[in-house]
Amino acid sequence: MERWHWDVFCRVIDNFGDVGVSWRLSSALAARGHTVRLWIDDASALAWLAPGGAPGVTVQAWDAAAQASEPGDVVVETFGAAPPDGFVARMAAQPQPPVWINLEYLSAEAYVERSHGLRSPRFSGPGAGLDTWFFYPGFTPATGGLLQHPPPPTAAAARAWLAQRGWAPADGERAVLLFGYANPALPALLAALAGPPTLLWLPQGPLQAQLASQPLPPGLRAQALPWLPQTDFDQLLAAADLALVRGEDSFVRAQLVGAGPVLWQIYPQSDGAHASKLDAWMDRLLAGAPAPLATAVRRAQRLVNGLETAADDQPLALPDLAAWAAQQRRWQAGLHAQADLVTQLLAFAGSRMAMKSG
Ligand code: TRH
Repeated sequence: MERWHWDVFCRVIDNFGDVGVSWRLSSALAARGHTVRLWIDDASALAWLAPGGAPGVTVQAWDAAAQASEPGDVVVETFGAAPPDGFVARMAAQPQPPVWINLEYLSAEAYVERSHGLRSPRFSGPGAGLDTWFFYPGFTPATGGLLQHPPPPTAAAARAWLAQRGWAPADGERAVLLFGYANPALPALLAALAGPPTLLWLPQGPLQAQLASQPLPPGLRAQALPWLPQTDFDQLLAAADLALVRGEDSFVRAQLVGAGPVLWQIYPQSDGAHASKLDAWMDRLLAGAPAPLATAVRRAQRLVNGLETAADDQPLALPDLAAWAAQQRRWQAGLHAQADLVTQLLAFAGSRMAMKSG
């Protein structure tokens, strides 16, 4: 089994997905025996996201990369965070330059399958003569797959973890995770949840503040949560009867780890590109679903994302949770059956090394 040295580059744009994905990738590679330097411009979130660190991963300040010693065997820039020029120059100066991979954003859209694995030669700058390779996460075997690390907690472990903290739902109470961005549709979502006894888990984030400023409809109670390590955040995902998640990493984890349906508050893009991203995911998730369920899920997802507005006489309504959960589990089984992203990344990097050594 090859043991490579990896350099993973992460720039924190906003929120926590950049660091969330970069950390998950780095710790997953290290768990397979590789050594990883994670170069990051703002490591502050790791204090709560990964307080214990991970064996084999060293976190380095981005600015130190320019003076770094030898580049590793594989360089991964996450979401287009290209390494500093000084580092790239040293890459180019290596007798055997490292494999240089650009780990792209996740999407269910068709372009991902066309773009995954493409070479992008550098003709100018310190990296002239080097190739970068596009590596796209995705939901199909024609993509790079999904990060499936660490192994998900069991439902029993999640219940025990919750009970230890006093965050478990009472008997007969539903548990709903609300991890999103500030959301004008929140009152409508709460109204759709009203009635049956329901515990709302509110991780740190804008919804916790938004919800604190409004009365809860009947049947609902809220539990505000502190910042949690990623591995603990998984416990919530594993135990939720319904999970509203956001961005990329919690969205992926909810689909891989959760037992219940997933509402996705997608990261809004000014050009509206997020709408087709959401629809593309739903097309895949709902393939083969009974038409009434598919219609209800699409409507709820688009209302939660502000892509549709509800008529007064047709407020946001949630699909039947049991039927929705069954569809989500069918989808999850297909994802678990696919080669995970790290397995594919290792094969991909290995084949590029073999190409170079001729
Ligand atoms: O924080 P996000 O909105 O990050 C976003 C997205 O990644 C988006 O695609 C990207 O363009 C933008 O950043 C720049 O959502 P996401 O992706 O779910 O990342 C949140 C991470 O934080 C995820 O790994 C879960 C983790 N988390 C914890 O581990 N503990 C916590 O208590 C909380 C609240 C989050």
